[in-house]
Amino acid sequence: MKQWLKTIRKGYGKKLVSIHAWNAWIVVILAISGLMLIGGFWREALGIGRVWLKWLHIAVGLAMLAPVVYYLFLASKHWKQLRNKPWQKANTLIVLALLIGWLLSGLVLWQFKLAGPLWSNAALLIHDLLTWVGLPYIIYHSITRTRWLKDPARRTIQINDSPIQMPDVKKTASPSSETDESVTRNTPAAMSALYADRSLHDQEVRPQGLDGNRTTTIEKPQPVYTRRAFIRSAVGVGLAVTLGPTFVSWVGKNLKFDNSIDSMLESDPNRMVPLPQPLSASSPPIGGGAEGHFRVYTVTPIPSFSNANWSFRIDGLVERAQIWNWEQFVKLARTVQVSDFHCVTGWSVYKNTWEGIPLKHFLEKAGVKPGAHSVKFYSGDGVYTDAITLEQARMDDIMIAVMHDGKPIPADLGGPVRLVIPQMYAYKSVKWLNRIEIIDSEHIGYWEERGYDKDAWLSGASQRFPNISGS
Ligand SMILES: Nc1nc2c(c(=O)[nH]1)N[C@H]1C(S)=C(S)[C@@H](COP(=O)(O)O)O[C@H]1N2
Ligand SMILES: [Mo]
Repeated sequence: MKQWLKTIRKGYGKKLVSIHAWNAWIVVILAISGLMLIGGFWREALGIGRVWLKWLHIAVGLAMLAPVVYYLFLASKHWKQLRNKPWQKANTLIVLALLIGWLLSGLVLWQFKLAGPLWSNAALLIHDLLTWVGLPYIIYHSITRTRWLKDPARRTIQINDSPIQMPDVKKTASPSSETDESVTRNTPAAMSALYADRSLHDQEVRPQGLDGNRTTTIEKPQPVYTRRAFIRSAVGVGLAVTLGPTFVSWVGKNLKFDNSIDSMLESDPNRMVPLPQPLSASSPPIGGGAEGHFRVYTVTPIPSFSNANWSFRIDGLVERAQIWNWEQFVKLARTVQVSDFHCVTGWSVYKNTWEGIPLKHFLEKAGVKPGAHSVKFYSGDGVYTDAITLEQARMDDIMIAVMHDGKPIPADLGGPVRLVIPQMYAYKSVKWLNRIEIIDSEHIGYWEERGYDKDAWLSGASQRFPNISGS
C-alpha cells in the first residue's frame, strides 16, 4: 500500500498539473452541456439531440471521478505545499467541494428511478445551487488568471529581460521544489482551457506575481495592476450581466418570489369564456395547496387558446366519436383529486389538487371498440403526443384536468386543459390536451422517441392520497 502510494505520488508536481488540465476540460464540457440541458431554448431547439447531450453530460460527469480521486491521493502532499497560503487552501477546498457536490448530486439524478423523487428533488436543488454559485466562481478565477488577458508587450519584456528571468528559470529546472511550487500556484484556478499552455510557459509568467499572496522574486513596478483590476471588474460585471438574470430567476423560482401560478394567471394568454368555476373540494383545495414549483417545460412556443380556436375531441376506435367546444366542455361533470407530480429531471410538485374529468368517463361515454390497443393523447401545440395502453387508461386517477388548486390552469402549465397521470412520470401528462384517439397499436410518444423510457411508472413514489370524488 505504502509502496503503491509512493508510485502514485511519483512525479507529483507534473501529475497535479495534468490532473488540473484534464479537469479543466471536463468542467468546460460539463458546464456547456449542463447549461444547455437546463435552458428552455435548447430544450426546444435540440430535439433528440437533448437525450444524447444528457448521456454525454452523464458520461463526462462520471469521468470527472478519475481526476478527483487521483487528486485525493496527492492531496496530503499538496496540502503541505499550501501551508502558508490560506487563500489557495480555501480555493482548493471550494473547488473540491464543488466537484464532489456535483458528482454526488449528479449520481443521484442519473439514477433517479432508484433514488426516488425525494432524493432526486434534493439532488437537483444541490446540482443547480452549485452551478449558480460555483460556475461563476470557477469562470471568474480561470479568466482572471489566464495569460491572454495580460499585456503581451510586458510578457515580451519579461522574456528578453534575462537578468530578471534567470534565477527563476534555474529554479524551474530543479525538479521537486519548483514543480511543486508552480503547481501550488496553479491548482486553485480550477478551470482554464488555456491551462496547459499556461503551465508550459510557467517560468515566463512567474515573475508577474499572479497571486497577491505569492512572494515572487523580482517585481517591476507596473501600471499593469490597474489594468488587471480593470479586467477583473470587467469580467465580474460581464458575468453578473450574463449569468445574473438566470441566477436571480432560479433563486426566485426556488424561494417562491415570482413564478407563482397566480402570476402566470395574471398574464395568461388564454381567453376562455366562461372560466370554469371550482367545486367546493377545489376551493379551498382539499390538498391544502401545492407544495413546490412547476418548471415550465415545452418543446414548442407556448400556444394560446380562445373559444374560437379551441375544441376537444375523442375519436379513433370508438362507437361514438365526439367533439366539444369550450362552452360544452366546461359543463362536463368534474371530480377533484390530490396527487403528486414528478418530472424525470428531478423536480416534483406535491399535493396538487386537480379538478377535471376522469379519462375513464370519456372512454365509457365514447364506447371503446374491440381491437383497441392504446389511447393516444395529442397536444394543441401540434407537436407533442404520448400514449398509454387501454388497460392503463382505465386507472381511476387519470384526469383530463381543467383546474389546479381551484384555479384555471394557466397556459404555461398546459391550460386550458391538460392530462394528469399521477402514477407515471410527468412527460406522460400532455399539456394543452385537445384530442384523445383510440388506436389499434402502440404509439411512441414525443420524448420516448427521443430516448425516454416507454415505461414511465413511478416506482419510488406511492400515491400519498387516495382518489377523492368531487361533489
Ligand atoms: N405539450 C407538451 N406537454 C408536455 C411537455 C411538453 O414539452 N409539451 N413536457 C412534459 C414534461 S417532460 C413535463 S415534466 C411536464 C411539465 O409540466 P409543466 O410544464 O406544467 O411543469 O409536462 C409534460 N407535458
Ligand atoms: Mo419531465
